[in-house]
Amino acid sequence: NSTGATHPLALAPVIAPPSTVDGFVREFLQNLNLERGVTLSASNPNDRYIALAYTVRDYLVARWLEDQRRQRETQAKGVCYLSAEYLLGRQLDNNLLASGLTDIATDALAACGIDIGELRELEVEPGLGNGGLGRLAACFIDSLATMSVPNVGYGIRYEYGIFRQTFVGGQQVEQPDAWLSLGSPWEFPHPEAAQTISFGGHTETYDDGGVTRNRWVPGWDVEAVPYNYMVPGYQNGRVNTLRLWSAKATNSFDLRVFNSGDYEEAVRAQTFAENISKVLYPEDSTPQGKELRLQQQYFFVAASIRDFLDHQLLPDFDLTKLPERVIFQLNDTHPVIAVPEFMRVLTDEKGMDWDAAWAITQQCFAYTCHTLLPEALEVWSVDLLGRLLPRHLEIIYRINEEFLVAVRERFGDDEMRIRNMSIISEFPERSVRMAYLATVAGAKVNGVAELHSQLLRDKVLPDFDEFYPGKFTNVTNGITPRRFVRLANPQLSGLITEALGGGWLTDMERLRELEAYAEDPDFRAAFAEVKAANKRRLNDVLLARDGFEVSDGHMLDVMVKRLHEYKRQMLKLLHIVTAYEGIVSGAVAASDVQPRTFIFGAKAAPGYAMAKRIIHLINAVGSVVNDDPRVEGRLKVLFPPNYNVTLAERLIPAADLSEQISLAGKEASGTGNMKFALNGALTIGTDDGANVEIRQLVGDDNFFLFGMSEPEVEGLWARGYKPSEFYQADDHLRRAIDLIASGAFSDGDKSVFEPIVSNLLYDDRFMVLADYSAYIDAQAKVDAAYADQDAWTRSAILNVARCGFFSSDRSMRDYIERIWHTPPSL
Ligand code: B1N
Repeated sequence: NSTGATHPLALAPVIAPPSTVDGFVREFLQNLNLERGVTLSASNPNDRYIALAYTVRDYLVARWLEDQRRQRETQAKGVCYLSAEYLLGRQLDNNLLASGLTDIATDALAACGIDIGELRELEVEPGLGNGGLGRLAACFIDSLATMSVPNVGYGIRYEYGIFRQTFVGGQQVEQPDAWLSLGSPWEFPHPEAAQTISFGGHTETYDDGGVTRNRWVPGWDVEAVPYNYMVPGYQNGRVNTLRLWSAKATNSFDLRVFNSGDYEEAVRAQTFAENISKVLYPEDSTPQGKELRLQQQYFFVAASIRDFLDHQLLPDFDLTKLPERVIFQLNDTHPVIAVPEFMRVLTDEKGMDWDAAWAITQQCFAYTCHTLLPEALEVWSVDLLGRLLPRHLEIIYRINEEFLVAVRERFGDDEMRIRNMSIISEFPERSVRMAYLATVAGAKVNGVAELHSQLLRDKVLPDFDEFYPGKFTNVTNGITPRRFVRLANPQLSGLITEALGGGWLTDMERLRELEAYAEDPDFRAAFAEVKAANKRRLNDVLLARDGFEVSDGHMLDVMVKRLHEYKRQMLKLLHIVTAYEGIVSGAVAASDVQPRTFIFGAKAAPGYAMAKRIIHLINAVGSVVNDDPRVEGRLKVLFPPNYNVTLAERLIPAADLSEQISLAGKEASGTGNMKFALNGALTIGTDDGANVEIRQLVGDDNFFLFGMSEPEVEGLWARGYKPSEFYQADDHLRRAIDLIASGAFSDGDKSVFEPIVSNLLYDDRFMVLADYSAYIDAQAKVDAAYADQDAWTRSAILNVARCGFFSSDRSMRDYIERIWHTPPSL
């Protein structure tokens, strides 16, 4: 008690918040008064939302402070998760669930005459990520908190998250996502704890008492201001931390310019610095080699490493013990510049000798790779790196030199192999291969699904696998069942709890016990009713949001994910056009067609022209199909704009069919596939990513597999793939493509979608045409299966029962066992 306090309340470590309806009402009203400066009767909905959020936050904060205190005391080994993206989704419901306050808060607000459901809709989700990679990070930190594993998630507090997508004339138009504009009640800013992060300048050697040492003389700097977020575990009293950095101009910047008397320049300088955390790069699975992006990456990892070393460790910590205290997990290559930064701090700043520092570094980092696409592997030109981070470039050169010496010792002077393994590539320009740097530095390297990890070892980094036996491993992705089952699908959760009792949400393998219920007609009926209710709920959401109606009795066939050619939204579209063409040409009787509503959700990177054209075509096909009386009541295409976490939580529980149709070997894992299966949708999918494992678990009878396998894809490439041959050979395919080419979906204007058509016919990198006929056949099987509703429901239940493996709790257990060695710290 260093303050000399004597009051008993002041002596308690933290003040316990109220956990009754009355207590909640009091605190809520107090927050309205004290934080918003309004009375209940004068408050507007945003005031109420914020006061509610504060009330939940106040409740969690006590546990949070206690957990931080304990962590400082025990110095238990923890995970520093370094990720440029966290796609969090809305916080209110999650934090209510975690704190066990949902019912109390609902009743307390009702007693104040407020419908909590209305306030929930006011929250703008923090969209600080693009897609699966960012959402995975959010699931992982949820699971770590739920498992009481010490963890800080480090990232960037983008002022603008992933753009808001609108459609104008069927084409994507991006709007800025001003998610902070109404205030963000979940964050705790700490401007007083800002770190100074440097850039540019030059390096020099200097004499340090007879020893020649290196140092960096930076050219400019910015402040990194931490914003803390609570990451509550699920009803376990644990609260971890997510720390996101925001860029601010430093005083030195202002002062220098002020002295020069140029006010306008001073403001410009400020803008320049603050640009660093201004906006999330909206590129998914295709990194942008832009200077600002490298600035973002270095900015957040340098701040995070310093935060850890200076504030999380006890002052006299013995740095040689770091591997027993921390593991930095690199979420893809985006944070890999942390490796030379860590080396620089240990050697230049802490005075450690190189070999000792390198030995520590190699135990303190691990790397997760999330892709196989060669164009997605990040490289930074030596020219840019040398300008922005000259000392780091020197360090990378030295790491590479020593690495290549070791490679020569092992494999001899095999120049081809040396060139292939060098961290520095020479073509098309001298640059640093960040994935190689991460692989050399990391204690472990993992892929994100069995197939992906295998291909990573065999195809992308085979020399490294040979050089470092035991370094490569797999951890199959997972999803948090709290958000994607319990919150997204309360009715299914209720049904499961009725059957199994409590406890399954943190022990998802227990879902296996549902297998027996699949044979129970009453349970099947109840399960089917939950699906129907979720469809009605989706109808309400889409009606309010977009004016769309979800027709009763339709199969909901859903494809939601980023728009990417490798994911093959075009294949889905060709199926729709084929079904449409079949009916309007009279080849198929409308009455013979299983009524289906196709739902798409997809954002395209703003600079990805082909992806944007495909979005345009989906909308164009949708408006023709939806307006054609010949297919009315049979086919419908809905494309709600701005697919995000919030919409996913409504869409996925309503889906019957999950579309996971990437070209085999291209989707590293997928995580949407897991969310659908756990909500009782059946998958139509290729043997790709985690689909492989889903199918193995649910069984072939409960999964619609189609298409080439990865070796078959390779075989076809090797033989020479000519998409036009498939076009010539298949009547249905030819008619579908011809219909698009004819201008039927573009008011007769053949030019609009010509680039798509010619791309398919003459290039088709992702072999849409080669898999078309298998896909159409599989869809016919889907139709037939759906006709037997009871059998379909049985399969859906088995999907839920057998997919407990895909809980992110299990992913975390795998990381802990294979990579991190960080036991829970209770
Ligand atoms: O990461 C997910 C996987 O489930 C997906 O299969 C995979 O496509 C996704 C650069 C990426 N890989 N690479 C990215 C994102 C943003 C960016 O700027 C690359 N995203 C994935 C989780 O493992």
